[in-house]
Amino acid sequence: MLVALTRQVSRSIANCELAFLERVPIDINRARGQHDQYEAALKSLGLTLLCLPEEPDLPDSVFVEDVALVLDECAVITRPGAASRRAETASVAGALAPYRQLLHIEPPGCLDGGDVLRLGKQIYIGQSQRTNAGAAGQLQRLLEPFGYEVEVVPVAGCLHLKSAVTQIGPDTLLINPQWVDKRVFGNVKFIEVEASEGYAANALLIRNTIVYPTSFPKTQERLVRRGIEIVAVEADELAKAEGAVTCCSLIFSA
Ligand code: CIR
Repeated sequence: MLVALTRQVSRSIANCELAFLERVPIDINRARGQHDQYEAALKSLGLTLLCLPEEPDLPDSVFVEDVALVLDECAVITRPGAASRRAETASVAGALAPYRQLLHIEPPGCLDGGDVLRLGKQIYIGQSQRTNAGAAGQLQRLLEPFGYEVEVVPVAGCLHLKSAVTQIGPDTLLINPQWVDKRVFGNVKFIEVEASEGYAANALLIRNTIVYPTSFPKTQERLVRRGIEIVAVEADELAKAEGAVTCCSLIFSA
C-alpha cells in the first residue's frame, strides 16, 4: 500500500518562514479547507493517509516534505535550513520509525526535503538558501550502500529545487528553466512552465497522475495537451506561505 504522511495546518502559519515572497495575510480556514481538499485528492488516488496532529507552535509544520526523505530502504531525517523548523523533525521521525530504518543529517549539514529530487537511484540536491554541500555529502555517504548517487544542482531565484523542477512521468520533468539549468538532468524529456506562471513547476506525481494546483491554467493546458493525467486542487492559500503540492506530504510504500 502507498501511504501519504501529512500534518494539519498550524494555527500559527502566519508566522511562517519566507524566502522569496512578501508576507501577506493567510486565511487559516481557507488554508485548512484546501489542505483537506489535498488530502481528499490523495485518498481518491488510493493512498492511505497517516495524518499527524497540528503543531500549534510550529508555523511551517504542514510542509512535512522538508523534514524527511523516505526511500524504499530507509528514511533520512533532515536538518532543515531554517532554525525555526528543526523542531518539526521529532514527530515525523516518530511516525516513520515503524516503517523504516532512520538515518539523520547532522550539523552543520542543512537539508530541506524540498531540495531533493529523486529519479530512480539518482538523487539531485538543490544548493539553495536552505541546503548546503555538507548535507549533500552526508547524504551521499548514507545512501551509497543502497546504490544511490547524489548530485548537487545549483538553484537560483526560488526557495527549493522542487519549486523549479518536479517529475511528472517516468522520464518527464516539469521545469522552470529560469531557476535551474535543464542540462544537469541528463536524458529526460521536459515540459516547460508558461513563462508567466513561474511557480507552476511543482507537481506531485502519484503513479501515473499528478496532483496539480488550479493556479496555473496555462501550464495545466500544456500538460493536458501532452497527455498528463491531472487531479486539480486549490492550493493558493498555502502558496502564500511559499508551500506547494509536493511540500505537504511524504509518500512511501508500506
Ligand atoms: C519555508 O519557508 O520553509 C516554508 N514557509 C515553506 C516550505 C515549503 N516547502 C517545500 O517547498 N518543500
